[in-house]
Amino acid sequence: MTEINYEIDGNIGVITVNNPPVNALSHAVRSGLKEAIDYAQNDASKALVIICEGRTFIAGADITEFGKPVQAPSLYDVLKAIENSQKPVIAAIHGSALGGGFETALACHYRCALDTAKVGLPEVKLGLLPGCSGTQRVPRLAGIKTALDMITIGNPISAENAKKAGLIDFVITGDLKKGALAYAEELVDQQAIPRRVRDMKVTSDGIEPGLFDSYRKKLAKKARGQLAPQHAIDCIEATMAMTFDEGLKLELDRFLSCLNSPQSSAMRHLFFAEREAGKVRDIARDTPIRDIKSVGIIGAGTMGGGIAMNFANAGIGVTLLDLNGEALDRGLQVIRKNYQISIKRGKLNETQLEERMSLITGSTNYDDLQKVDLVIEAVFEDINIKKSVFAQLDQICKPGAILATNTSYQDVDAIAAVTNRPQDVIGLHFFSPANVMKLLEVVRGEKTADDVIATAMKLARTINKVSVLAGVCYGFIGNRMLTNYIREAQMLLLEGATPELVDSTMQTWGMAMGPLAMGDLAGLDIGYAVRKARTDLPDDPKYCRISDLLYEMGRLGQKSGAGFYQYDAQTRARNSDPDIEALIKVEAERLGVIQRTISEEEIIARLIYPLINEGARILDEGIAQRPGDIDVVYAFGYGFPIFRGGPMCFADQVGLKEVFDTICQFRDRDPDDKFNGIYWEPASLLERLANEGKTFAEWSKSRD
Ligand code: 3H9
Repeated sequence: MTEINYEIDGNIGVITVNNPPVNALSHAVRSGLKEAIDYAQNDASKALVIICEGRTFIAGADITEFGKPVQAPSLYDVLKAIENSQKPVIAAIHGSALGGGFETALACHYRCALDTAKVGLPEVKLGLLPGCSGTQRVPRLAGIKTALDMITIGNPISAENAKKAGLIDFVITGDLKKGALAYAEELVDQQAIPRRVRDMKVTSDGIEPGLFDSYRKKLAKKARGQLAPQHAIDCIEATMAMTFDEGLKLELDRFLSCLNSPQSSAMRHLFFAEREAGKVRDIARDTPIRDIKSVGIIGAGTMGGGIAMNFANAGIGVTLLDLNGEALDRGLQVIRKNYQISIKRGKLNETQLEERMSLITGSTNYDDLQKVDLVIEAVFEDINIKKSVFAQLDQICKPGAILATNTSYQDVDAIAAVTNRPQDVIGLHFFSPANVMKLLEVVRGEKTADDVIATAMKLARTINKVSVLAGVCYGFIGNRMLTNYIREAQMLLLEGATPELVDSTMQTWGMAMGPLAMGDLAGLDIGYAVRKARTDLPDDPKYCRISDLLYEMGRLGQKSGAGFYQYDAQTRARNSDPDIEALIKVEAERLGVIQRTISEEEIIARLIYPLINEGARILDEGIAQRPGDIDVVYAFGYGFPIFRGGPMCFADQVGLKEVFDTICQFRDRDPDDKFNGIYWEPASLLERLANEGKTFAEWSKSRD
């Protein structure tokens, strides 16, 4: 079997897994492992080592097999064979031992790992919990508290920390195979016996009363709406009262219930969508890319500073340019302050701070951008200012430099057209705060060269962003979809919902923030300016009327202490404002809108279905490559709940016919309101797929 190789080296039987790219536990790997373990019971070996080829130890179950019937042997059968081996079995870990991969290591009798390796149980990130003994073995080896932290959050830990926790026995520096063989020979010399984790006792030492409930409460907030972390806590708690086999049964039961849930299906969809989004359909994967060793950023405001930090964090030198020397100094100070916050949170040390700051050089002179490989413009959102910046860059920058705009809305082609090198111009739309948000919309202009796009997609990975390709249109993918979402939120107010009801309904549904609280956070002046600059919208007197009123009253949101809500000056705590509720009533009356009681179900449909509808148009026009790309934009850039998989995945789960019919009902509910008909016109792709009984995912697959 090619996935598994078995050979004897001295006293040691070496089982090597070779299943690129991440040695996932496919059927072939499971069968090969079991065969090798069974075979080795009767040969001359005295101990067995399980080691992997390639970039990592086994990174988990093969996620692509989930949802299909399990082919024997199951992972449970394989781990049982390993644990029952009469000869000691040693896992030799490099890269990442994750999920079922780490569970395989835990079923071994001893574990060694390279000092650079990581181990973890990230199943909750896929809406799952460890399904093959992870919740039962980690508490036995490392205690309840470590198990709760590792399993309910899902972040991997370093080999060193795993050793401290008792999950790894021996850390190796240098050559893993050499080190693992030497360790195994040593165990043979010591006549070490198979040490089975299932036989270990879970200690209740140091477990304060209420620990499990405090995790339940914490996770109900931190992983709001997610079922898997709560199931994981139950399974870990069960180790204190149940036998190993009883615990395994409970774990499998909960694992299967998660696996078959829409939540896990949505989160697995996002896992693959995130990886697929980085691939550009019509550009060859081996397209040569341009070398980016230095970057210029224009504008030292919040956005420019945040963007600069991304590059400094990745070890790439930045020239941060602002023509206003004071603004530049302020910008550099804000960057330093942000790094200091990271130090306070234990994520950075002083040396790293100084290293990163030394990579950022301030400048007030465009000539300092002559030699940079990439320039990102992050100036005020005004097409004329942007055009003049690009005209200057065209004069100054070296041939082959990539010229990028961080615009959120403007026409990248019009900006490119002021240069003599539109092939080198691209949009790189970062999201605020740019040093935190994972999303990067890469905007392809009509003339952008393929290698410029390929370079941008690769660069996104280097600076730890998730990239999604978008075509040129107003607002690209994310902000374009937001137009009708925001409109509906304000229509709901006129029709009788309070800001509190709209926001709390959406937050309970899973959004990181409700739309009105989001407006207050972003600043109501920003939205106002954007709306005033738009000439393409119908002249609807109801459109964002409440926002406009608030702006005109000087209520700009959090920054002025009041917007849709009132904010406490010290704590920034949000409070409902009865004056605003009264104001909305008066305005509704003036506009002839009859107020009524609005259900939560209606609020959700009124807000999420416009996203789906516009998403369908974006797909049809080729602005986004795939429905999954839109989902990635919303999950990583707009606080859409990951357990709902993004708007297009959610639509598939609801059923496109249902979405289409509801949109038609909203369109037709007030024949006198012509704007209703315009905003709720169903997208033709949605209508087509609804009639054909298809999903967006099926439509996308048929185009591969
Ligand atoms: C589990 O184990 C359940 C068990 O408890 C119980 C079972 C009964 N399967 O991320 P990359 C693909 S649940 C299939 O770009 P990196 C990925 O799609 C699992 N495919 O690489 C991509 O494909 P492509 C628990 C997988 O170096 C390629 O590999 N484990 C899997 O940046 C490269 O991936 C996890 O959740 C998989 N398990 O990062 C770990 N994993 O090239 C999930 C990856 O076609 N994996 N692929 O786009 C990871 O976190 C990262 O992939 C890893 C490598 C850190 C390993």
